[in-house]
Amino acid sequence: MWNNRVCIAVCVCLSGCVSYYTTCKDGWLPFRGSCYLFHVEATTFTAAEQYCRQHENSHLVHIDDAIENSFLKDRMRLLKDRYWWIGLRDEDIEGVWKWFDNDEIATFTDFKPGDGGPHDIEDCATAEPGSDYRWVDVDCSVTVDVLCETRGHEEASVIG
Ligand SMILES: [Ca+2]
Ligand SMILES: [Ca+2]
Repeated sequence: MWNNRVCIAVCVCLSGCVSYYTTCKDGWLPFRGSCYLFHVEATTFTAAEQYCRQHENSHLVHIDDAIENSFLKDRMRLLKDRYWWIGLRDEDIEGVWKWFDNDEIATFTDFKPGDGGPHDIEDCATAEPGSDYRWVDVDCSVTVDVLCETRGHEEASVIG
C-alpha cells in the first residue's frame, strides 16, 4: 500500500519535473520526438520511400495529427511552391488511405475538398502548394520532392 503511494508521487513528479527534447542528425529538423528531412529532388513515390530508407532508416512522413501537420506546413511555406510526398496511399481499397510505414488507416487527414476520394489512377498523396499544403491524391509515378521522418533521440532535462 505504502509502495503504491510512493510510486504515484514519483510518477506525478516525473511528468511535472522533467521535460523532454528531441535531437537529430545535422540537416534534420526535430519536433516532438521525430526528425524530418525535406529533400528537394523530383522523385516518384516508390523512389522517395527508398530514399528515406537509405537515410537514417526513415520513411515518408506519417502525419498523426493537426499539430504535426501544422508544424510541417510552416516549414513547407518557407520552402515555397513545392509539392511534397507524404507516406499515404489508397492502393488496396479506393478512398481508404493507409500510412505506408505501418499500414494503419489514417485517422487524421487534410485532403483538399474534392481530393482523397475514389480516383483509381491516383493512389498516392502529396501536399500541394496551391492549397496551402492541403493534401491531394495524384498518380504515384509523378515526381515531387521528398519528406522523410524518423524517430529522434529523446533527451530528458530536469526542471527546477
Ligand atoms: Ca509523424
Ligand atoms: Ca486512389
